[in-house]
Amino acid sequence: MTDPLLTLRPWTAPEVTSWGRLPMNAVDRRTGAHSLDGDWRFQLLSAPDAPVGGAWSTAAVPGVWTMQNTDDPLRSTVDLPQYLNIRMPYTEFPPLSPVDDNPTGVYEREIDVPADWTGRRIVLQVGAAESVLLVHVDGRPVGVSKDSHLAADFDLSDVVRPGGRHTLRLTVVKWSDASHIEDQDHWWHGGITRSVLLYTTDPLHLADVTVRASRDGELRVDCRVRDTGGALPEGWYVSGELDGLELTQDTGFDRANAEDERVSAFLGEARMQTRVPEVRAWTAETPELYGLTVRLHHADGGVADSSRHRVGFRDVEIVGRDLLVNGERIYIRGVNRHDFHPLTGRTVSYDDMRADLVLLKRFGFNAIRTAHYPNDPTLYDLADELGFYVVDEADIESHDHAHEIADDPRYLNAFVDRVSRMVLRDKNHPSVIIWSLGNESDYGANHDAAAGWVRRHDATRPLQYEGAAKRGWADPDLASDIACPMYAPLEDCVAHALSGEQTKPLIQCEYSHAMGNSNGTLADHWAAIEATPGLQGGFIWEFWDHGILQSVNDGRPVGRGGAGLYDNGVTAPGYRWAYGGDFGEKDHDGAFIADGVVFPDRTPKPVMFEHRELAAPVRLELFRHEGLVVANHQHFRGLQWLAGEWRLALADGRTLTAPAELPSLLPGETAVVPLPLALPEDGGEAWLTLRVTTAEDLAWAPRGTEVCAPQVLLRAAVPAEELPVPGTVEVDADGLLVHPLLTAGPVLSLWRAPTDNDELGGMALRWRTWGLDALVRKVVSVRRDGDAVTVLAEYAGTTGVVRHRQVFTPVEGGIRVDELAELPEEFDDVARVGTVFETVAGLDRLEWFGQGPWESYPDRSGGAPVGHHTLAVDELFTPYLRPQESGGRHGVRRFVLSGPDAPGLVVTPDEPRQVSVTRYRADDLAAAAHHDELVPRAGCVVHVDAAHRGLGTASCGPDTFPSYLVAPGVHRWSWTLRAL
Ligand code: IPT
Repeated sequence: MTDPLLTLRPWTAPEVTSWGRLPMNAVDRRTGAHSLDGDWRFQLLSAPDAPVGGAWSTAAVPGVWTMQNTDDPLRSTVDLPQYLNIRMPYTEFPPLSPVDDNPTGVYEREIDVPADWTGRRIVLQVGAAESVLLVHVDGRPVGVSKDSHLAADFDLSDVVRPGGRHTLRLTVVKWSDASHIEDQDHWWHGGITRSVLLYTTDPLHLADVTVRASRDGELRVDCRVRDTGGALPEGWYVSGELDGLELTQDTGFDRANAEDERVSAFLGEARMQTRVPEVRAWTAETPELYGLTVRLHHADGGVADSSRHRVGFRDVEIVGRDLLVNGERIYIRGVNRHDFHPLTGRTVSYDDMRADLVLLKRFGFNAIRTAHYPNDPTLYDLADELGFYVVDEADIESHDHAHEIADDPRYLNAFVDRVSRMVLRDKNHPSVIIWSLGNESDYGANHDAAAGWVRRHDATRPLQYEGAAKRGWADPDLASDIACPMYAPLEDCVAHALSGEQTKPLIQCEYSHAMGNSNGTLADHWAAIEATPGLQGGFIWEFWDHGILQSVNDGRPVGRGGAGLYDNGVTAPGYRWAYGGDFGEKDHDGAFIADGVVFPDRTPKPVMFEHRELAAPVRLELFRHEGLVVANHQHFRGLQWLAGEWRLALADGRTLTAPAELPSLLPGETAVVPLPLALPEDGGEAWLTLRVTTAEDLAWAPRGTEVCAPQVLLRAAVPAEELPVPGTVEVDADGLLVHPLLTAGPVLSLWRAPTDNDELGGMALRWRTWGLDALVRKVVSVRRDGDAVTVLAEYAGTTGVVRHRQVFTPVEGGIRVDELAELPEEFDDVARVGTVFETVAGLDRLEWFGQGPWESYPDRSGGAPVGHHTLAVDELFTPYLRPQESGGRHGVRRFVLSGPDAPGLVVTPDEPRQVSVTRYRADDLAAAAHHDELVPRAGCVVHVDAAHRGLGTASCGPDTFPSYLVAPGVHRWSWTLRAL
């Protein structure tokens, strides 16, 4: 007999979104279910209609075959991950996909149905499969599902026998009409990505439960009830209990369709409501949850079905151009999050999801956009529990064919299906405050249809869609209640907010692209957001660097066994973080997949510390030099959960501390407190920091976890000139300083290993065109003037010459170097102007007075307090996946480079300067594609910059601001070098 599922070829028909699939609902059936996870028989076919042969291998469920090294005997090659952003991996037009080369995984296993399930409704749930799922039991077709990031439930009651053993086959087709609307910017995989399970219910069951809980304590629970047998039995009723408070069915509930008797016989609707006195409202700061149990009873009182929900009482509304939670205008400190893991690709465990959110909490994030599909259901449970605002996004991105699909009626059903299923699943989560129709799919009638469904079904939350907002930030007729652009220039956002035309809250759905060494101007964004009514924040792109752990030896993904092969962003020898192209993909988008605020092993990148400070719940300002203004910068809670300590860092090397008593402040309040420490008469420049930590163990942080460290300058540095003393300076025939601790330089440096922003923003190309990466140095003159030596040199690029002067003067204990560089007008945007030199081997420790301890750059230095810092040289370097400029420290006043067996050196710049100390020349970094190709040098490469270009975010979005560019013309700087 031919198989109708194969004959109908549902993978070619966008009109078919499912067949035999049960409606989505918010009753979570995972707890107590019978898990089918584990090793399944597996075959990889070359196409969905290729014959299933005899030889089976095994594959883990859940798991994508692209990450499991499954060498299927029927395929000559394995199917590996492929990274493409916008372009589809094949040329077929929607709704078509490749006919002969369409990897199809056949997963099979036996299921033993317990004998005591007799008379029960038996349901199969496949947590997620991409992109088309076909279900067979004992060879009989059971169902079809598309929508790769939501569960599909199938009623098996009629096809399995309690006490029997059956063969369950899940066929997963990789490419389909649906792939064209799942064209998100991440790796393409194939397989089953979330758990598979069986659950049973009484034939009389809860078909859905909708919970509405508002901040005044009003609770409403709407139940939909069905019976698989057909008509509902007489006398059923529902009951509920909220943390000991009994709810009962509201018998006066007037169903909308009550006059239609036929409907009421098959669909039961019931409502319970109550009011919770003195309710503890839910917010991301105060994630208060109540436990609700809903029960469905037979007439005799016996429980037919029940369902558990965690309820958060909160309101979301838009008033004017403000998004309000519980009446407060909140800030959205968001990040875009994919379901990603470096070993599994897509499958994320409870522990992994929790670790993601805990980390985000610790770094001040309060919001997540589930880019670009509904994330694993557990993520929303955790967001409710830990406290996050979620923009829940439907699984629709048709990037490559956006315009054709947005109005294609063949896809209409898919749009409405995907958006409605997300809403049906997630509507009870207090964390979900906004629905999103998807990402980058143009804007068409299919979106309006989906928006119409949402507005009818759930009027309690705003709706957003960037594709609609793009047509007009203020237009009320478009399917977006939020003006949610991506990568909009800050000045455009501010101008809109000041224009008088703004009608909707402006919250960027993506901004501050975190690719490589990036996120310049984040502090400027937040200064503008906090100063401009109408701007409420945004979502950084993105959480992860999606580097897949790869064995360099065989080029395969390592898979689940790879834990322990990486740490702190670095992989063990023989392994690397793979990005686009590393699996031999012909078409790929390279390192654009490595654009997160954390490394693939979840190590935070330096921008996280910047973000933490920008999100500081406590702010500090100097008050007339007599006291300090302490401000509670939160929306909903006091400071009781925080403890503090004062630290006074003095330029002379001392750090004084004192315990801090945080004032009792309501949200938004400030208090003036006296200066906690007497400022010593001597000691030079002085910085006072309030180190704020958690005062108690929290769900996301043990007591003592640092939350922020606001800082004020108490006394500025007094510039002191290093006076010449008699002595000698030696320079060689090339005019280079001869010094026992230096092996090269000091020479002029105008270049840095291009960051991803420099490359994709076009700066790196300009620098190469100007020849800045290979300047030719020529000595013009070496002149002695007393003990001082003046070296004039020219550095020739291809299009211009830079004149450079160094004056070496003996000073007490060392040498002062006064430098001047004159850049021609055409070099109007260089990476840096400064000095580079290399040291002898054996120096492995850097102590400095300046900003730190983490990496900072001129336009990303807000989160690095001034103080005395010490790190190993190797720890200074940030291992961005594609090697690039890294390891800089901003505002360095003095540094000591030393080692256990070598004499050290001390460098004191004339004013706070950008400094980097690494084991790599800029050329070394620029020549490597992966971190594992870098060979550290024995000595250190030291840069002291008079000026250093900001980082910006030009890999996707605005470049840095003009104030962070390096201007042409004359630059002057000095520094002294001393042996320790
Ligand atoms: C935009 C996408 O929404 C996101 O998925 C990702 O691609 C990001 O930006 C860049 O990494 S796409 C861009 C072309 C605007």
